Amino acid sequence: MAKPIRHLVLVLGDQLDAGSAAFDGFDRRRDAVWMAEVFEEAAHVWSTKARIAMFFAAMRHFRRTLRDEGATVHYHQLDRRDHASTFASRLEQTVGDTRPDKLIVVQPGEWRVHEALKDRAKRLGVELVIREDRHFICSPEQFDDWAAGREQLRLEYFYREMRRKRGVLMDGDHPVGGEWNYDKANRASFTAAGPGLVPEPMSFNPDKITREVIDLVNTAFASHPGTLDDFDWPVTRAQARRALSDFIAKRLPRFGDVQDAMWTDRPYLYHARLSAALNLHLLDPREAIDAAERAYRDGHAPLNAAEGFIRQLLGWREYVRGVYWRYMPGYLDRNTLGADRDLPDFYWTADTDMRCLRETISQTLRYGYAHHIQRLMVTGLFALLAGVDPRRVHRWYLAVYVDAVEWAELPNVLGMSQYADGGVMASKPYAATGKYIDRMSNYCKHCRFDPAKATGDDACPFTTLYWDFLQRHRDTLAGNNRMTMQLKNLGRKDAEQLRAIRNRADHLRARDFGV
Ligand code: FAD
Ligand code: DLZ
Ligand code: SF4
Repeated sequence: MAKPIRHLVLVLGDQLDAGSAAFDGFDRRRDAVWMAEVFEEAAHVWSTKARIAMFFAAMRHFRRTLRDEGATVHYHQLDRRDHASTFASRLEQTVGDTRPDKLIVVQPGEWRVHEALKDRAKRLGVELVIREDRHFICSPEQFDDWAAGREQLRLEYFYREMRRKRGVLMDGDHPVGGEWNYDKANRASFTAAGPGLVPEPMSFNPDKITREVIDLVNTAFASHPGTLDDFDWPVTRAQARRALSDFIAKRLPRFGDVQDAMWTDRPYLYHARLSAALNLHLLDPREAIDAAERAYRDGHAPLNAAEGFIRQLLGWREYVRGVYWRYMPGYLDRNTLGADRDLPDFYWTADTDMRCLRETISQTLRYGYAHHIQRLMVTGLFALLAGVDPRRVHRWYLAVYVDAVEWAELPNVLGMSQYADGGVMASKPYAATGKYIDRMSNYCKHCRFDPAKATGDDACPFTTLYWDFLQRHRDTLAGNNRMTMQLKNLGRKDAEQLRAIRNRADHLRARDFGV
């Protein structure tokens, strides 16, 4: 049996940062690292091949970095016949072999994992030290201090405080340019001519390590959704830094104007495509924020672009993590609107005539990516209007995206897109008709449905279900003054129109939205 070690440092798949608190005081002679590819993490939600490959490829590259630096790494590589391994089982194995005095880990990104590690350490009789995750700019405690006593946790106020405290885009005590938020300058769509030439994001050809992972995932997870033919994500810190520089140089300048726009066959447009690198901690959010501010101050990017990008990172990203830790574990079970339907099958196949959904879902299965408005106002909006059980919606989102980690995914899905938390995240449901999608994309031009119609064979299902949603939840939403206008418009419809909408919605439901 090997000599016992002092500390076993646990590095989870979304903690790939050699500068993290887990390595504080790391002594190569007495300590070792533990990493594990485990079946359960890929299968507890039916993860896409792209999501699994992203984590495994980045983990294996990080193992190489650590070994190059002289660290001992106990790495459990997934065997293709493995259908059962869990963090607990793998940890038990390594603890048995190495008999450490202590286990050290940075705060896991998911409540379930946090509990599983605590529980297993207790059973093994070894102390588990959980250290702060310094990747984030705002700790859960700082978020709680900000949230305490507030009736509503509005992003805008959190974001302003973060800007002030961190001195980001500030001129003394004032926001640069005089306004905190240039959201109104972030909503342009493309003309009928389309986006034209957009600089493509950097593509990283799979190297030998990644190709081995791709083979493994294609075999061990053959039945999982999606494909890996296009897998080209940054999987190392060096690649992530190149992807950031490339985004700042080539796409940030127009990021602001067309942040919300969508177009067929153009998944990335001006978006950064950095969320997976950030969430696996290959990239520090401060690096991205500083680079965007520098681009503005150097005159390379306009303010609405730099501010828009910084708002996503310093605002939304930190805010959703704060919400997650403040409200977990109960947050998972929230369902304010009492939605209870199954997720339609086409979420796993993209097999639907609704062009916006077909585009968004097929691109999701192919690349493990869709941008924010596709997630919020196409797949999210449809599930909201259709009345899908928010927990089922959550399990889909956690499974399909390469950047899906629960602290980021759950508040965005359950709170922002499904309004299941009753208004913690959003002041009203993000409910809209197909006309919104028509305004922001070219999807409707290629669709057999008409976004302006709520009834009839060619009625857009979004539009039908929008009016039906308002009817079904009229009483709950009546107390919300931000819904006044929408409910007033509902009130303008006569009984005959309302009945026809209900009938059409019933027809869609009876077919499980299979149009
Ligand atoms: P860009 O649009 O270029 O934005 C830049 C960066 O800002 C992103 O890389 C990301 O780190 C951050 N960011 C932007 N918006 C958000 C947000 N709302 N919350 C947190 N960070 C944000 N993001 C995830 O990282 N993981 C998820 O699992 C996830 N699930 C989502 C589910 C729904 C229903 C919605 C509406 C949004 C979700 N988001 C999630 C947020 C957002 O859609 C993605 O971060 C973004 O699309 C990633 O692409 P990008 O890197 O090109 O981002
Ligand atoms: C998402 C994911 C996947 C697919 N696989 C692994 C894995 O094999 N090993 C691992 O350490 N982490 C994985 N993850 C991430 C976890 O599900 C989870 O999000 C993090 O451990 C939380 O910190
Ligand atoms: Fe989507 Fe409706 Fe537009 Fe078709 S008409 S693309 S279903 S919004």
